[in-house]
Amino acid sequence: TDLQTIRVDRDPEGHDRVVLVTLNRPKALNALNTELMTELTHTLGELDADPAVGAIVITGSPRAFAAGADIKEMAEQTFADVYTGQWFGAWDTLAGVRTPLIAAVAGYALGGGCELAMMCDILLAADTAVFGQPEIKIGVIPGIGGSQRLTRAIGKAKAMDMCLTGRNMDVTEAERAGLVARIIPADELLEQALAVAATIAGMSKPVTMMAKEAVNRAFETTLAEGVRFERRLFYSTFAMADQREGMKAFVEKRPASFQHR
Ligand code: CO8
Repeated sequence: TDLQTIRVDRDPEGHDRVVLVTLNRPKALNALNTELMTELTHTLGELDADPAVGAIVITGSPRAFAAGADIKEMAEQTFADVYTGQWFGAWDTLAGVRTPLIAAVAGYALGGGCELAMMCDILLAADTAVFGQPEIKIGVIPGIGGSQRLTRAIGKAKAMDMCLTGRNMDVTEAERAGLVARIIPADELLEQALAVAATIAGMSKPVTMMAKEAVNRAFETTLAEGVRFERRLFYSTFAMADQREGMKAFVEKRPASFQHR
């Protein structure tokens, strides 16, 4: 298919089972208009269904991961438009992706850009990254989960500060607060993000999916139920050849070679 607003590279730089998705509306700092949201969610849905894909990296440009939902597109919409049109409904597809997603963020990750990064499983950030939920400054509030995911990621104190004042956080504060997994020098961001993806893509695919599912469960349930859920998944890994191979390889002091299925 002919994509206008994103680029999709399979096996980038020779990394087997990895896909790199690059947001590509540079003139609008990758603002997330309907076309981009549709292309991105549709593409991720397809990649998620592909057993040859072990991990996906989502990145932007050095200047902006994404500067939010497209304000020019939203400006003239009415309540009835956004309500009946179910704006941002397409993002539910993204929340349902079971393949590990890595955000490689450089520059601005504001509004919907910050929300997109937070919907990924591992958030890697260049030392140039800036995060914020500035919606309040344009008379709205976060609309793609920002008030919920930011609060879970960094706690009420900083989430309220950011959502009510619209101020940005630099990458140091974001890492300290728990929003960012690793800070990486900007010129190494992509290389390191692809390496992280390749590491994950080398694991057993169903087991990486289970690990993701188990961690995400922590946000949806009680500790006792979450531990029970984890244990069921742990037992079920013993139903697959990859558990035999992984443990056998350890005993034989060699790298494991997983079947991925
Ligand atoms: N939407 C549309 N266009 C944008 C956006 C955006 N979010 N961000 C930047 N652009 C465009 C600019 O308009 C400009 O275009 P042009 O050259 O045609 O004027 C171009 O990108 C470059 O931007 P700047 O000239 O502003 O670049 P600066 O380096 O001066 O500033 C900033 C960069 C600080 C990132 C600045 O562009 C900015 O503040 N952008 C907006 C950030 C923002 O408020 N994001 C939140 C948007 S709202 C949202 O994401 C969720 C909304 C939920 C609402 C629910 C309603 C249904």
